Amino acid sequence: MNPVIFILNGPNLNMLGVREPAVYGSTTLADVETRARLIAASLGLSVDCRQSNHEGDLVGWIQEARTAADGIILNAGAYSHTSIAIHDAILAAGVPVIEVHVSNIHVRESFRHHSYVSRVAAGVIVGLGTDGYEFALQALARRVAHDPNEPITA
Ligand code: CA2
Repeated sequence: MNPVIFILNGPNLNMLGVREPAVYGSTTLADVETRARLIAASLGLSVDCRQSNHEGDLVGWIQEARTAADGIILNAGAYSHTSIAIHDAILAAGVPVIEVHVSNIHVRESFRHHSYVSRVAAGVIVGLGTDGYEFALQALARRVAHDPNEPITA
């Protein structure tokens, strides 16, 4: 069976491509997920895509990944900047997490510059638009195929 990657998106990411195209582009979350399924298949991975506007859903899914997934791609949206609960869930999950942000959070408002997720992520991809999800899949494909302690490099 193919390794399973959870692709988890947090609050407001269901609005991708619908509003604020100048910041987030015109690709919808449905487009992102369709493309992720195609790319995952070509990399020998299976993906399970979920989105929620609720912090507890994200915490529960990260906990679930401990036994049901081999890695997580996580865009926790604004909870990245606020949620110690998500930070703690990632620590307990024991599977590599690649953090993705569509926009470059470091050139935006100062409250977006810090992420609790980054401290416990295996890697972070910011500012590359929705392509970031694809790059994260490539990184996880390499990671699950090799030594799990090997650093993820380009
Ligand atoms: O750049 C990212 O991927 C973010 O995680 C997106 C979050 C934001 O809170 C983070 O700071 C950075 C917001 C999700 C998208 O929100 C939208 C709101 C209205 C219209 C379109 C998207």
